[in-house]
Amino acid sequence: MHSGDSSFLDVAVIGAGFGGICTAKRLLDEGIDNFLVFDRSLRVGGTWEANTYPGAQCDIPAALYSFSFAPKPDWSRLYPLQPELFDYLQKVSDDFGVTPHLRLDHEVLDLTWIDEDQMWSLRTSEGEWAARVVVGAIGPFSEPANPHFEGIEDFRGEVQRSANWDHDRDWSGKRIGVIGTGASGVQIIPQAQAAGKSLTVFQRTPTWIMPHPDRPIPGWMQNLFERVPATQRALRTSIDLALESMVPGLVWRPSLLKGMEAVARMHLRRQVRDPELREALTPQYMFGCKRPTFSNKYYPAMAASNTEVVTEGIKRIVPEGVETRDGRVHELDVLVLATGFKVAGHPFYDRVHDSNGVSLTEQWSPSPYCYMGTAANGFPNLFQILGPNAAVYTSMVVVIEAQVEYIISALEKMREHGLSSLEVREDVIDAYTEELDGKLAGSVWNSGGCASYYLDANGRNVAWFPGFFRQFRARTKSIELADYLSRDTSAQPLRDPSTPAESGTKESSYS
Ligand code: N01
Repeated sequence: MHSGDSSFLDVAVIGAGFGGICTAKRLLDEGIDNFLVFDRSLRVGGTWEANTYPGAQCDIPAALYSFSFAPKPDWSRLYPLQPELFDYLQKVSDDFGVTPHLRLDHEVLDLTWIDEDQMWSLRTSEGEWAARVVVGAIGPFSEPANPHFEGIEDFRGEVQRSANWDHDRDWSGKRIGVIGTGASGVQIIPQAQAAGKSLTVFQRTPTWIMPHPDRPIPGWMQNLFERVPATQRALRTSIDLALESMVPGLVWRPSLLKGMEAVARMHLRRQVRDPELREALTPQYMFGCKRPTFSNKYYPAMAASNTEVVTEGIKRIVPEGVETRDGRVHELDVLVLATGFKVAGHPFYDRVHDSNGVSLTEQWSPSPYCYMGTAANGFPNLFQILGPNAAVYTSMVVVIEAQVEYIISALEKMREHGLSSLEVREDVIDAYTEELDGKLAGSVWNSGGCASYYLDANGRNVAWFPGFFRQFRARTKSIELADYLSRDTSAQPLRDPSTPAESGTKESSYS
């Protein structure tokens, strides 16, 4: 452990993406400045630092995919590209005083709760710290799934991964193969088709694609947003309401999504003339079951003369390229893997231990669950951002802000009541999980006839909150102490543990 005061933190934040930066900003607002934000990367940005593949773009308009406390009137496009989002996060970090609290290139290797000291012990690649409270803002899409393809190590060409793009490599004029047609693949494929000599797309399951409403934001509108901020707020609210209007179909009555499906079918019909290709690109599951996406360039790229769409399954990778189950070898110079992320089985959860050495992964066996997507029983003073079942059908940034308010309210209550720890009660989390599972059973994600990363190996939907964002925000507005077990010490909860406590701790519940 580091010697001296600097090794003890009131709060350790893990992750310097939208979640970690928002937490840090709000801690500073509350006068809590004894905290650090650890990230394994060399720069802030999280998802928008790691995903730099050609064409990377957010599929939520920037007016809503940005912090409420940091509006940016001069977004260049309705749907920003990765570099603009990355710059935005760096600027927010600087403007709101977060940057001095960053510890970049610090990978958290182990987190263990020390019950007798009522604090977390953190081991990082650069040293050790202790913290009263930990906020895990690791991001659900921070660990590539990397499915194993037999023979990939013998491939003579270059392998590019969507989540870790190597910009030093040039793919122009090459024979490119892409595995994966989810949101990342849909954005990479048009770029690969335009740059490559040929493109082979290995599609396991097609995605529903909507016409893309993206456009540049003209100068006069940027000026208007600058001079009359209420106009940008009005745009933000209208996007928020448009997304909320999808919730009844997604959660309660999937038949309401038929209209969206019809729009997607029409988009496909307009852009792909060949009936055989059109058939191959038509999903056989309900709209919304897997994440639908937007693109005006994807279908033209799939229908281009230098593209072949291969639906035959992949048998193995051979030195020349990809061999499919029909015995064909598709010769390639570059193989792009856009094969998704470990969402349910994120390896970070193996590194988090309770005071008996039980990991969060073990605690969550067979399926992960979390109260308000934030708190797990058995792990006091650990609050997560975008944990299990925290996805609400809106911008993840507004969900993050709601969760951060919940965490801030927990810290306030700890301070107010002199608590050294809070741990969600098992009966509360069980009832919450049962409620969620019941509501999710009829959702399109569970019943729409697809396999997706929303469902874990046991078929539990570990991704979604079944309701409107407004419902989620109301429930996370403030922590209810009755939902938590607390440890009560006479000492201040957010303090240096080297200060001796005047009396022992006692466990209590506020119910
Ligand atoms: O990952 P995915 P992603 N053999 O899991 C295929 C966010 N995001 O990185 O569908 C062959 O969606 C897999 O096939 P199948 C967004 O939330 C947002 O694209 O499982 N294929 C699928 O086609 C998104 O949902 C943005 O049959 C294999 C693909 O790989 C999330 O990130 C942009 C395979 C994986 O798709 C993840 O998106 C990008 C195998 N062994 C990402 N294994 C925007 O905001 C997997 N596949 C625009």
